[in-house]
Amino acid sequence: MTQLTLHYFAPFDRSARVRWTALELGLDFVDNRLNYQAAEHRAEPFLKLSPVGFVPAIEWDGQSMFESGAICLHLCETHADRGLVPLTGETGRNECLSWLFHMTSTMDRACFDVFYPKVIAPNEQAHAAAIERVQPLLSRIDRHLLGHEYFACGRFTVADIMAGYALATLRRGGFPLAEYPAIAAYYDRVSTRPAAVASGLFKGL
Ligand SMILES: N[C@@H](CCC(=O)N[C@@H](CS)C(=O)NCC(=O)O)C(=O)O
Repeated sequence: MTQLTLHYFAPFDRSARVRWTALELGLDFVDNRLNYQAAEHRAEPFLKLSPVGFVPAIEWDGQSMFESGAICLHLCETHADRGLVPLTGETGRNECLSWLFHMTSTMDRACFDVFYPKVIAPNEQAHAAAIERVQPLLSRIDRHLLGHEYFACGRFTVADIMAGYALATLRRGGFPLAEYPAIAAYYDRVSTRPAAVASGLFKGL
């Protein structure tokens, strides 16, 4: 794989998952910032890479992918020696994929429901309601993390990048995490990794 191009809008949009993964893997990549206001993501050149018109998308060697979870999984599988995902048949793959998809589906929705009315379209009532919805999810995650340093496999994996992104989104949405001790300790553990810091995702949080 030669140099990747990562198309994004802002350091904290879902492209951050891909940037963090690429940094963990030591991949050669360049960022290409799209102009959201000019709707570059809905224009023809970009729709060839991401037919759904969302960032992130990556391209390399005449190939392309969209959907951040799929991209990260693909990058980790094609650089399996870095140990960020167990391959088919290897111990821990089931739990790793389960958490990866939980973080990019159920948790992603719940966290953006908190972030959006705080940052993008301020609405106190919607923000309070979203916080109430995310709390039971966080309680169960906190319980899981009480007995686990990382989400799966007893080590840092791609599932932790998805989880770290979800927690960063919650923090950015004005949710402090302090009432969940295992999550708060986990957050400190993953957000201070050199690749996490270099990704810019946690800047200002
Ligand atoms: N499930 C997708 C979500 C992608 C997504 O919603 N991207 C947002 C930025 S974080 C976007 O491109 N929004 C464009 C728009 O709303 O027009 C993924 O994880 O890649």
